[in-house]
Amino acid sequence: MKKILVTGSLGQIGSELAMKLRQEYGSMNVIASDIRRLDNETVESGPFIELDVMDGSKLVEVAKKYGVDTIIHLAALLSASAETKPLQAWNLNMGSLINVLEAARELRLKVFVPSSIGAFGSDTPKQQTPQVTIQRPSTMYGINKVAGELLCDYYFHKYGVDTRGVRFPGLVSYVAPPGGGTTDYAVEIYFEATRKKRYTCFVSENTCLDLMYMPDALKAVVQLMEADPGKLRFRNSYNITAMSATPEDIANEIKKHIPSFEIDYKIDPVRQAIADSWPDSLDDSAARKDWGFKAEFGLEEMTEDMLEKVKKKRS
Ligand code: AKB
Repeated sequence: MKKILVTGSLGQIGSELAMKLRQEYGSMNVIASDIRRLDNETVESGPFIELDVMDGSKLVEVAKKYGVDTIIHLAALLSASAETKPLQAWNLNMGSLINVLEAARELRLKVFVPSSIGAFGSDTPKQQTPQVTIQRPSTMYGINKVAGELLCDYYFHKYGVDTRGVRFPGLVSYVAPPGGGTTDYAVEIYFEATRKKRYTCFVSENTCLDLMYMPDALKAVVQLMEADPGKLRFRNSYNITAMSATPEDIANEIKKHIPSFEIDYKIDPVRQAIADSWPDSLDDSAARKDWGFKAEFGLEEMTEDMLEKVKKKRS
């Protein structure tokens, strides 16, 4: 990767990934883009373009102008938002992806496309979900992710586009808030713990999902994009995980640092149903074998770091 265009660069992943890529590849070599402009570090620390990825010709124009060789495509509507606006989700999630893949085909670019634990459904084995398994999600977001994975495979086999992706678990970070996801509780809990010492969670105490701390997610993207293409057996997306935890597990870990922390539950039926249809734990052995993925942060390490960073951010 020498010149990288990041779409959705002001979102939860994008704002941190763009900064990491700028550190690794040089500020001028990472073109951050988003549909809106904000006054923040991502916009100010290097080139930034206001870009609506639904506009395919503008995307190609920008990629040509900057001599881009890689697109990291992060613009998307997440699971809970997609369930309330399914048509908008289909149009944005699929329309933007096909534009990115077409630009990659035309200009011979490398592409990173995130998939998610949302690409699985209730028929999928819940424990140690294999890399290759049943994928019949019941959500619009999941349908988009499965279709997206298949499209990446298609563009790789039919046109030789260098497509790469991971199935992200719920990501936990302190820099930019997630928006419209089912796993947003795993971020909110840390902010509320430091602010009010209590949190009302919208999924039940025993909802078990894969989670990952953002530094591991960022490292995974760079590692996968730098991996030897000959070693990549899967061009749709790789399972990756760092921990498998319930809200109760997170709360217990937080209590070790904030003993007076309390959690209670007020279930949101939409997000609970989505979470219930997702796996409890993924098997990421293919990612480990093919490109050396290994998460560093478990629940204990993540909680310690999150609480410290969130407190620092507030002071
Ligand atoms: C969401 O909850 O929608 C995302 C995801 C797991 O893909 N965080």
